[in-house]
Amino acid sequence: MTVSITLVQGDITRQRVDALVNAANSSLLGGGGVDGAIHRRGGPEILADCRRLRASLPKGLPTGRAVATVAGKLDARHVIHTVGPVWSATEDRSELLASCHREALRVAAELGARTVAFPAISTGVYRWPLDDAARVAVRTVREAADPARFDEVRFVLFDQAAYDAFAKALAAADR
Ligand code: AR6
Repeated sequence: MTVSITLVQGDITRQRVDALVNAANSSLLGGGGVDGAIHRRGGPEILADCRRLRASLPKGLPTGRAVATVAGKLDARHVIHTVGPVWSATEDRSELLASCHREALRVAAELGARTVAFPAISTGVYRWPLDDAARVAVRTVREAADPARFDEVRFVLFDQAAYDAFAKALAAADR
């Protein structure tokens, strides 16, 4: 048995789930893309919680790790912040991208979150090619998410190109 993986095209801040994952940066203090959208819609409570976490992470959150905060005004109980790797054409950083998914799921399971929404981590500002990011994300979630602990892992893809890349990766993984 593998976990139920669903795909939707849309805005991750509009999802109703137990936990949604933020493609953050090491500072945890906000940014553009998904990160900006989550803080805008979720309100200042999320940033306040991030600041509290930073007190015990003086150098910030390392790439590939994940931590949870409150979800403020979002329709979720938790935001799980993870830091994706910046794409490199000369160095294979896919283990770090896999680690983001694994660590976010580990934190979600600890919190008892049974429905989790992921964005396409690293595929925006961090420039990871969509097809490859989708392959790593889908494969890692299938391997790491215990179906007894999760009802649904949902990838929320902002545009058609991202949706198509994830649909292709999911179809390939199901074969
Ligand atoms: N809902 C779902 N997906 C979105 C949304 C949204 N509201 N907005 C953008 N995307 P990015 P990264 C897609 O740049 O590449 C931030 O400044 C977007 O089209 O958010 O991991 C952080 O603070 C793309 O496919 O994350 C970091 O500094 C995907 O989400 C840095 O960007 C990820 O794009 C992280 O870069």
